[in-house]
Amino acid sequence: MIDRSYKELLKLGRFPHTWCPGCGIGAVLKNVAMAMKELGWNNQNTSVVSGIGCSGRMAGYMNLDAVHTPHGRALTAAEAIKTVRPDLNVVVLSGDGDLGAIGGNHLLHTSRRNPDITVFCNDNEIYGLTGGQAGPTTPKGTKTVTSPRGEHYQPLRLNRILTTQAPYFYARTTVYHLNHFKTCIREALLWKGFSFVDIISDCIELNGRRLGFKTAHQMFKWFEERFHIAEGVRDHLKDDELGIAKKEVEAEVKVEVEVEQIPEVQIEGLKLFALEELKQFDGTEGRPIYIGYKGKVYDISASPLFQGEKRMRCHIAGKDLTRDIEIAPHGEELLFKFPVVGRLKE
Ligand SMILES: Cc1ncc(C[n+]2csc(CCOP(=O)(O)OP(=O)(O)O)c2C)c(N)n1
Ligand code: SF4
Repeated sequence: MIDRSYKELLKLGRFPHTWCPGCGIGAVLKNVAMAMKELGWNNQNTSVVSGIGCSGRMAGYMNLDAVHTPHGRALTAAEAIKTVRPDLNVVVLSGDGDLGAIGGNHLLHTSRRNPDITVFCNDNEIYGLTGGQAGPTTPKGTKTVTSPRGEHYQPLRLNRILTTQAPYFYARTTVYHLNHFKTCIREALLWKGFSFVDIISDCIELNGRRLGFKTAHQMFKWFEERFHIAEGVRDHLKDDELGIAKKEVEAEVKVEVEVEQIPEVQIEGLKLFALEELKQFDGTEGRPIYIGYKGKVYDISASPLFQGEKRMRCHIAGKDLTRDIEIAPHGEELLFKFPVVGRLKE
């Protein structure tokens, strides 16, 4: 008998939902709810977040604490929830346009910070809600409202972006490859860290029909032609592969930084300079350039910065620069290369 208890996680009172018949979003919502139910995720321990779009309505149909964020901001809200309530399971349900276009910057940086949240992206390769415009994942050549002669640009390959730097979990599946789809959902929910499931889905009304498909099922068959399941554990997926690419944290490469030793200089017995006296060593008329630093007087005449014409205009010559050098990055390290020629009077 089919276990229908997942329906407890849906707001059935709000049904019928707004999605078109045959739209893949329903399959995403149902299978995510089923996996959550199996794992014991409920309204005591789980929050869901969506952005804007047809896909962005998913969180609102879940019987869980749900946040409907401004367009592109689902990940920022999800990360904030996880930060203040690390005990909660946090799941994002949204679309490829919301996550990859206006929310693309957040996708880059949230994945980089690796919070323990799971993202389900209903990737119908189009902007559905607004009428079928080309989005960032629309394949090159696709005819859409905004590209009647065929989309001109290469699509954004989310797999390539999200698997460049470990740790990562990126799965690609489709709403048609049901068993594979369920495995990806479950593994992503169980992954500790940022996980992203790219679910190739259909927008039959505003994309499929323009492409010549009469039914959603015809579109599903097209997914079967375009993609095949890659077996085994993978680091990366090719653009036509369905599977899970995952990698734990890489061992950190330790970079040995050689620290230059600062030589100990004995200053007892060196000439004592009063500030007035120091002023005379300003580089003009063949005189050397001296500066004071923490009680010592350095001869910086050999500095390439103050040769030729510049020597005459050396604005730091003959001064006690202790305060300036303390706030300047690297100032101290540069100074130790020059000879100490005296002591500064207190
Ligand atoms: C700031 C802002 N810009 C643009 C829009 C218009 N808009 C609403 S949904 C959407 C695209 C959503 O695409 P996707 O995430 O792929 O969702 P789908 O409708 O295809 O499921 C756009 C551009 C908006 N609501 N807010
Ligand atoms: S417009 Fe497209 S994406 Fe939106 S509900 Fe209809 S079929 Fe689904």
